[in-house]
This record gives sequence, structure tokens and C-alpha cells, in this order.
Amino acid sequence: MGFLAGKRALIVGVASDRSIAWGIAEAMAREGAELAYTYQNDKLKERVTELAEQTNSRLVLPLDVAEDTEIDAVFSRLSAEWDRIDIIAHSVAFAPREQLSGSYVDTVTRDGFRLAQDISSYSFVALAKAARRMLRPGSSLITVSYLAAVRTIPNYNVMGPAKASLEANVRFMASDLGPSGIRVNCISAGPIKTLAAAGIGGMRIMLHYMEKTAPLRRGVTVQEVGNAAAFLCSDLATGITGEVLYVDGGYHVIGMSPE
Ligand code: NAD
Ligand code: 0WE
Repeated sequence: MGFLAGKRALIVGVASDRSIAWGIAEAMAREGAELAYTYQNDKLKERVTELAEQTNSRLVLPLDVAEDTEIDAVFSRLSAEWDRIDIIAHSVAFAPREQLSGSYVDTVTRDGFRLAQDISSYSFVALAKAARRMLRPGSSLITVSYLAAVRTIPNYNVMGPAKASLEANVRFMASDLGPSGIRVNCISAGPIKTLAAAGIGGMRIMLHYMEKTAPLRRGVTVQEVGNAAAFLCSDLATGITGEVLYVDGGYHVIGMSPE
């Protein structure tokens, strides 16, 4: 029997079989969790429905996290099927593409900054807020961040402050929900070729740099991120909350490259 047997998990952020959210979903399903999924828009409906079937899930609901009405609709639909939610996995980020290259100061705009914060950070606490009545002692929330929350990375630009805000959100949510027995954690993942990373200038160079300099001398996989997420959301991790766990081959500890 898997270490998530009997747990019910909502997975937010599957766009393809390369998504980090899909790595999380597969690991959680393998460990015995029952899953529900959301998809951002109609373009993704069929693909997410097919992936959901691979984990024996028929609960596939539309959700644009910018819309409070859609967030509420997800949990009112879920409450008809489930009496509680044990796990919410949030794996969503967005900033206007034109702000993810070039000079930070020159390209950032008020609207871009607001949108990045809204979709990439606020949406996590918005889910917790709407799910609150379905969360129980033992429930666990997880999100996915990136090193640029705490270090500058060229071109990540406005997403850096958004990830910094997401990690602070994790700490405030953990403090607030901890007395109710609800844990909130974050995985800071190394760079992975997903749709969100497609077309990002310099992605190949970054992966190559990881392979040369990270302690493990390689990149990480969505399976590795998924396994860590499954652990953090399981009763194996009942003493852990408010944490940012790096799944990056150790890259974040390096102070100077070996050559
Ligand atoms: P992905 O493109 O597979 O997933 C991003 C998801 O965000 C998609 O499913 C998309 O539908 C969803 N999304 C965007 N705007 C949304 C909205 N308004 N409403 C609902 N959903 C919305 O890419 P990914 O790399 O799996 O990204 C998942 C998370 O992992 C993101 O938070 C990203 O910042 C983070 N992350 C990615 C990497 C990487 O290198 N790929 C590294 C560290 C962290
Ligand atoms: O968090 C991310 C990517 C998030 C992302 C990606 C896109 C592409 C499509 C947010 N918004 C958008 N908007 C779009 O229109 N990563 C950690 C992957 C990533 O993105 C980078 C990176 C890395 C790594 C951007 C610049 C530099 C490095």
C-alpha cells in the first residue's frame, strides 16, 4: 500500500505530460492518492482529461485561477464528490512573455507585475481560502517555486518578485493554518524543459550550466519533483511546514563554479 493511500488530492497546473504538475500527479497516484484535476482553458481540456484517465481520475474541472467565481465553482463541485480535501498541489505561474527577456527595469510594467503576482502567487492562497472548509487536520498544500525567488537569474525578471512573494505566501499560510493541523510547503525546482520553459531564450544554456556545475552534475526531472511533493504531502512529513525544499541537484548551495 502506498504512503498516500486514502488521501484525496487536487492537482492544479497540468498542461502536458511534461508538466511538473503531471510529475506530482503520477507520484501521488502511484502512492495511492485519489486525484482530481483542473485545466486552464478549453484548449487543454482534452489533454488533461486523457492524462487524468491514466491515473483513474474522472474529476476534471475548468479553472482559470484569475477568476474567483471559477475557484469557488471548483470547490463546490468537489464538495459534492468529496467530504474533504487532503492535498492541493499548485503548479501555476504566468507573466507576460515580453517581460521575460531583456532588461528588468526597462521591460517591467505595472500591469505585468500585477499579473505575475496575481497568477503566480495570490492564486495559491486563493485556493486555500476557497478550500478552507474542506481542509482537515492532516491536510497539506504544496506549490512550486524557483531559485530566482532568492537570487537573480537573467531574464526571469518580473517572475523573480512573484516567486519571492509565493515563498512568503507559503510561510504566512503555514503560520496561519498550522494551528488547524494544515501544512503548507514549497518545492524549489531546478530548470526543466516544460511548456512554461519552451521558447525561453537561453534555456538550453541554463540546463548545460546545471549539468556542469550542480553538485549532482545533471538536471532534475518532473518525476523527482513529484516524488518530493508526494513525500511533503504525506504523513511521512507531518513535522514539516513553511519549508522550501530544493529539488535542483544541489545547485543552490554552489558559491563558485568548479572551473
Ligand atoms: P507548465 O506549462 O507545464 O505548467 C504551467 C501551468 O500553469 C499550466 O498548466 C498552465 O495552464 C497553468 N496556468 C498559467 N496561467 C494560469 C491561469 N490563469 N489559470 C490556471 N492555470 C494557469 O510548466 P511547468 O514548468 O510545469 O510549471 C509549473 C510550475 O513550476 C510553475 O509555477 C513554474 O514557475 C514552476 N517551475 C518551473 C520550472 C521549470 O524550469 N520548468 C522550474 C522551477 C519552477
Ligand atoms: O517559472 C518558470 C516559467 C514561468 C513562466 C513561463 C512563461 C512562458 C510563457 C511564466 N510566464 C510565462 N509566460 C509566457 O507567456 N520557470 C522556472 C522556467 C523558466 O522561465 C525562465 C527561466 C526559467 C528557468 C525565464 C527566463 C529565464 C529562466
